[in-house]
Amino acid sequence: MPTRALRCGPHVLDLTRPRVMGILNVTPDSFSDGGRFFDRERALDHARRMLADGADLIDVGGESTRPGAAPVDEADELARVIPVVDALAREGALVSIDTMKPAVMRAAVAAGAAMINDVNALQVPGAMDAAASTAAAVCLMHMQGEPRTMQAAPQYGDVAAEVRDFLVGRAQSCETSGIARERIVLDPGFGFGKTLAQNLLLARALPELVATGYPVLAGWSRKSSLGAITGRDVDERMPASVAAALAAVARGAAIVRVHDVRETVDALRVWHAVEG
Ligand code: 7PJ
Repeated sequence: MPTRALRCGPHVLDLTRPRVMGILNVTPDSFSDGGRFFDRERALDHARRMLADGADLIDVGGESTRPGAAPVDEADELARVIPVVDALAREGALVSIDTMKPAVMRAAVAAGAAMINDVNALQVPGAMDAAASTAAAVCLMHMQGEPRTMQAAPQYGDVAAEVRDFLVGRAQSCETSGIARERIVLDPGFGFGKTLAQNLLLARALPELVATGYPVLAGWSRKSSLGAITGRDVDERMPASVAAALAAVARGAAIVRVHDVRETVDALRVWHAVEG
């Protein structure tokens, strides 16, 4: 039986209906926002818009992890994200911090973040301890390789089984380190060291990940695999992204991480109305 609620610091996120995480890139080189929201006030305005449109969480990221992106210095990342996390948390938003760095995790939670979203599944030395020292939820994502090179030649035997086994192993390490099961979310990591065919196999096998009992987050929004299917550039992938989110929810995803909050929320409302 999948977990129906997620403990996120002082909050409890009810997962009896699908939740929407709005993406807030606070980077000058991010994958699809092109730095348009680098300016702090504009970032906050964008977050407020997503909340008004029905986002349940805002995922604040200061380091682009798109294929080929360069790493960001810790001080720069802190300077980008902490004021934004602080302002949104003060306004009552449920804030997630998208980072691989232990120092950023600690500072963001101190500033009010309720979830740590780590595309590296807390594998950087110190990251597990940093997360365990907080009461925040943790999202553990699977990635093969590292962002700079991961799309070169991803290889798997059975992609769904390997991703699931990796994530369950990381979740067990978390629990051993004192991160309660009720705080853990798993994410197959669409596009992180996966070909189009591998992404599709993972999507079809999502129920197997859901069957582990941990809530599952799916982040497929605007990714290149959707471009490969539709032939659309990144700015024209909204309908594809909404369809991908619905496909994930249909297979049991509890949270979808999206750029197009308003459209996704509408689609999920219709979905929910039909499904009952
Ligand atoms: C994901 C993420 C994802 C989680 C990014 C992009 C690239 N975090 N951060 N899952 N993707 N948990 O948004 O295209 O799929 S950055």
